Order: sequence, then structure tokens, then C-alpha cells
Amino acid sequence: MRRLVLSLAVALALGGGVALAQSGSPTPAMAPAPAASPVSIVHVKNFAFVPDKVTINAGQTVRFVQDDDTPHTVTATDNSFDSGNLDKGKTWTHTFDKAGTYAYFCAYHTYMKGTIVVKAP
Ligand SMILES: [Cu+2]
Repeated sequence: MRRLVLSLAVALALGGGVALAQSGSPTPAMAPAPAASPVSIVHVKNFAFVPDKVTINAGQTVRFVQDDDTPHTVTATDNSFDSGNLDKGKTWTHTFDKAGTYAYFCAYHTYMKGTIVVKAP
């Protein structure tokens, strides 16, 4: 009899453990962004630059990540930089050494526009 009670207790404990694991709240997927990251990310997706405005300090780098099936470019309005053709999955980085406001667009879809604001250090 004692053995049976013990088995029941073990079964209940195991069952309870499974139930707890299933009902436990999910861990948040978003990790906190690292402070003062030297690289800002701009995604190119759905025919847009996301975010379309990024503010950085002079000397910092922006990494463009091309998520669209359609090729795009990152081309400065003043021609100070140009990624050239970016196929899906490609990344392109550019370091901005001088303060200023840099407007850019996609050479294939000129309605795709973005701005990088570079502040003096
Ligand atoms: Cu484009």
C-alpha cells in the first residue's frame, strides 16, 4: 500500500511538472539593444528603408540589410556614396566621417528614400 501511494505521488509530481512547463509564460524574444552600438541597421524591405531616418555620430557606421526579393540600391542624392546593386540577403555598410544630413534613395525605385543624420562628435 505504501508503495502504491508513493507511485501515485511520483506520478502526480511528474504530471504537475509537465503542466507547469506547458503553462509557463514564454520568455520574451526581444533582447535589450546593446548600448552605444557603433553600427546602426537599416533594413531594405517592402520597397522602403526601415527606419527611413537614422541619426548617428560622425565616425559611426550604418549597415543596410537587403531583405527584399527585388534588387535595390542605397544611393546618395549628392553621389557621396552608392552601394551599387544589392540582391536579396546582401548587406552593405558605410561609415559616415563627416557631420551632415545625407539623403539617399534607391536608383531602381526613386520613390524609396531615406536620410542619415550625422552629428559632430
Ligand atoms: Cu529599390
